[in-house]
Amino acid sequence: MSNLMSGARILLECLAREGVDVIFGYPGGVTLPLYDVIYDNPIRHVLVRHEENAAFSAAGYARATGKVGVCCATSGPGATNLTTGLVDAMMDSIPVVALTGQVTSKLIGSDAFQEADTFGITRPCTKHNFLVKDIKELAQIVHEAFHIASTGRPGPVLVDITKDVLQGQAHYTPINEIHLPGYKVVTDGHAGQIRRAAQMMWEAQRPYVYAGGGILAAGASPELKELVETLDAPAVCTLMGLGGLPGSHPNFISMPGMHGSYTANMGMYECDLLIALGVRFDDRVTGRLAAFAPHAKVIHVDIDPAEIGKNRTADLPIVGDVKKVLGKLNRNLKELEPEMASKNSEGRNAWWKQVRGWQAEHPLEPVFSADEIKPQHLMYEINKLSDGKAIVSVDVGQHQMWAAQFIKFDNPRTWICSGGLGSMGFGLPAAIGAQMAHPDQTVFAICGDGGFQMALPELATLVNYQLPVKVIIMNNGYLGMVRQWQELFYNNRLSSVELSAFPNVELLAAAYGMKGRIVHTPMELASALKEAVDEPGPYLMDVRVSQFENVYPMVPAGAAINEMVLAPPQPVAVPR
Ligand SMILES: Cc1ncc(C[n+]2csc(CCOP(=O)(O)OP(=O)(O)O)c2C)c(N)n1
Repeated sequence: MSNLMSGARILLECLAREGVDVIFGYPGGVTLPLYDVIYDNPIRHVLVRHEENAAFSAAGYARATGKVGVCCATSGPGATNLTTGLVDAMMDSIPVVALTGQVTSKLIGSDAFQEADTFGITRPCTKHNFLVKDIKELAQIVHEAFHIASTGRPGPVLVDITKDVLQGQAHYTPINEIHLPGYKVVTDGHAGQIRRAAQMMWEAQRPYVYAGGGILAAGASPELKELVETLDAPAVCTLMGLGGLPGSHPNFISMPGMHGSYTANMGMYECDLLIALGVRFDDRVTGRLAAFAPHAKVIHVDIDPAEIGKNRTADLPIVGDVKKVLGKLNRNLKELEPEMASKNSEGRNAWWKQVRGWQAEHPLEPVFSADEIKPQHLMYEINKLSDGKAIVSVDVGQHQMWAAQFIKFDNPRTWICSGGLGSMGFGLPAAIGAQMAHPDQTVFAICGDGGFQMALPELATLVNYQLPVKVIIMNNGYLGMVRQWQELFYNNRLSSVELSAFPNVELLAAAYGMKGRIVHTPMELASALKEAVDEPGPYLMDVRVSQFENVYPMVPAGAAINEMVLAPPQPVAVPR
């Protein structure tokens, strides 16, 4: 059965078939035919205030659900504004389909009004991209775009559609087949390698699980938990992997890396078997690569063969879907358990003793003060309110690291964070996407005073759609993370990092038509946050924290991760 439809209507039919329920976007001349059809289509369109934020919101939706997030922009400046969000999704392997309008086919290359080479510009920013100039190809391409975005290692796919395609008429036939001969995803994992991995795990004296964002992408949290429990191994989750293993699980150590805990980093350094699951050995985790996990054999499981051996050679590589691989691995571990488990129990007990010793020696504990709000205190209170369940979206900077250190995530997809690209201005629009996906869940957007100002117009979106996001600004009056580096590595020459002229948040909130409050003292912090959470609508809170607090532990750039600086240098008494 087929019937005659406009390209714009075919596009929306295709989106509905892919299960799309919301599009984050911003209209323009070339996409007018699409917006005309959106007008009375059941798919919701959320009008954000900047295209970059449309991409972040779509990614926030995808990160919170695992479904493909969809964003839309017009040709030229609309499309180029999307690019940061596309790179962000690419770096964090987030499934996003971006739809952009393009000038009419016959005008391409003529410097037409609002023409940009979106296809060329986004080629390195996307997992794949398409330019649709023939309406007959539209349905096939949209189906393939969703397939590519959501399978294998997920990522952003862009579909650039000319205005004549959107306006044209064609018979629409729903598409079910995929014709991508060059795109093959290996999901199963090699049975022999998996069996060998199980053996190596039982043979290890000091096994250590290093779990990343791939666990979340694959929905492999239950399998990860089973592995960690069967093996009774200590486990760390990377910044992207937080929530992959419940934050309250006794085997969960915390996050490793530049601002990871002492225990997490020492464990990496001392382990004899590193079980790397859906990770990419990011430089912020490994520190100086040559000194990373120097005593360990590495088992590396990843869906993307290009990741294996990229930064660290794997002694046992397994290419496959980490959920499937862990499922088989767990069965193998159980089979070998009666024969193998007791063999190295002494070594493993000693390993746990060492790990618990590190935890007792240098626990990751928040800092409190009676006089001023410590940033860690803010995260501690948010953690108490959240109880492992709220969705927390963050911006980039010191607050992001303190949030990662002190807020526990018991469920996957509740920690929404721009890990790879580190895009300031991400927190608020990503929270919008997450809140759209989970209207009944508490969603915090924790922002720096710098990052918040990059996304501030999205307060209008919150009010527009009455999204009850709790925007908490950790206001230290500085571009805090940059100030920290200038203080530590540039002789405290604080160059262009002080943020003066910050808006009065109570007036700002009122101007947008939402509630807002400034919090100055530690005494009022807990009740103010509770008030924000209890408020049925959106809430904007400016928390004035101590200005010169720095994030510790810290692995200085270029150092090995066991060379952490644990605390600020103590003032040295001047001899008289
Ligand atoms: C778009 C963008 N521009 C610049 C940076 C570099 N950068 C990283 S952290 C940071 C400071 C962030 O300051 P703020 O938002 O106030 O957060 P804080 O560190 O104080 O928590 C900057 C400028 C970035 N990550 N993203």
